[in-house]
Amino acid sequence: MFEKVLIANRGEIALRIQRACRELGIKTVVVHSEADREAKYVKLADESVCIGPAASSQSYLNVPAIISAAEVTDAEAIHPGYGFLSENADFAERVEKSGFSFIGPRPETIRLMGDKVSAKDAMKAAGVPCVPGSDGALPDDPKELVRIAKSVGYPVIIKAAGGGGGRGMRVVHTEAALINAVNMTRTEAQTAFGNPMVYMEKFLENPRHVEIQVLADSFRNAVYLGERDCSMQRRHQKVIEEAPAPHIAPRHIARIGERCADACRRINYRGAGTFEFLYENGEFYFIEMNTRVQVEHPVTEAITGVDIVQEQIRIAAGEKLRFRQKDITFKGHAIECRINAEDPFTFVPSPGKISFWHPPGGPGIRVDSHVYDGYTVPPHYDSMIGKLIAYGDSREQAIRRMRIALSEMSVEGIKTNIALHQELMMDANFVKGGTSIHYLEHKLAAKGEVKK
Ligand code: MV4
Repeated sequence: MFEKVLIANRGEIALRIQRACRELGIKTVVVHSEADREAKYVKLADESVCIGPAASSQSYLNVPAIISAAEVTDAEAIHPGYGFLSENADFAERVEKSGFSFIGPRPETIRLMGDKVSAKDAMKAAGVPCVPGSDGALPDDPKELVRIAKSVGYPVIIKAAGGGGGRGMRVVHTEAALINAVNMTRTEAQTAFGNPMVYMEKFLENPRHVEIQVLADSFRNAVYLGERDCSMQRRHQKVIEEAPAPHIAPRHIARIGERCADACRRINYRGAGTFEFLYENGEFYFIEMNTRVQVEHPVTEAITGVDIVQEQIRIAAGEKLRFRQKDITFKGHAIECRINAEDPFTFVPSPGKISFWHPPGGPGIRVDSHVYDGYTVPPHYDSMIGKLIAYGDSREQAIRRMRIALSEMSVEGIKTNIALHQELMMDANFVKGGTSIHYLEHKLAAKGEVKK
């Protein structure tokens, strides 16, 4: 096992990774920006290194500074967390070329999945069901484009190969709009990602977002840890996640989960990963793969008892998976509410000093947060200040516990989205379960109209 790991991230996930390291007996180095110097999780680490000013581009994205920090502290491995450099293949490569272990997949795998066309090709070849669409990247010839769109069937969606997570997409409803949409998406993709390659899919009008968590070691062993439903989102920002996904038969999950684990073995995947699917009319359609630990990993930890971050570290240290698929069991239900420093209804960020912080507790409650009384939420980063996870024997119990936890929680000095979560936990459609990716935006729009 490693003796010392460098954590190349901030906030709640930096603390989460630190806890995993402690439990494994590993010393921690946390890198931080000038804005995060006083944070308690920085002081809790065995060592800390300031890597630059507040702006992420000069600190958490500053590759030479992070590598130097690993060198001067004699760390053996680097955990990138989520966001920032976590899915940057060039960073992973630099880490390994500098003699450190990257706690994540091989750089080639990150690159393969970063290009959404090659990711889809690889998954199709591995037997993972994908959204019907173009066979790879789109050609330039307008006649060909018209033919492809006709065979896919309108509406179609044009996506940038270099995009993902909702960036660089355009829906097309008619042949008349097709060529212009492809050209515009191409131009934007070139500007945003330096890659003009685009592809086409059938546009699914009302799907759910259901993802499969996997773990794979360096010896072609792979397991799936069930699914998460992340449909409750606004502008591609997830708001609530849960496991299992309501109203999907365990047999159906087992079938798609086995496909994902099998795909991992075929591509020799290493580490934790997430297969993102759209789920509509009882079918799963692969869209993208994430090669990092995800914000919502705790709901999977709650229903499986597997510590995903510890397993990431073990895998990177060259250990074999300590369990097989038959050892993985799913028990109960978990829901996560992302707590953000923002106005609960306008979503405008609300950084500043937290004058009072009272986190909830009790049976089945987990709070993953780096904040405390007197902590100042810096304005430079994501507005998430923590995650509230409620576990229960049933979905109903998890919801009841979440309602109680939200009512116990109090945060003063800044605005938070706790009131939005309270409203959603009482929402009849959420309580039924199985709402689509459009549900929250439609609900908020309807509320806005009533107010006017
Ligand atoms: C789609 C889709 C409908 N049909 N692809 C958005 C994020 C990116 N990961 C893929 N996205 C979508 N791809 C087809 N063929 C609808 C979305 C989508 C979405 C997906 C997941 C979660 C939230 C979403 C919000 C809007 C659109």
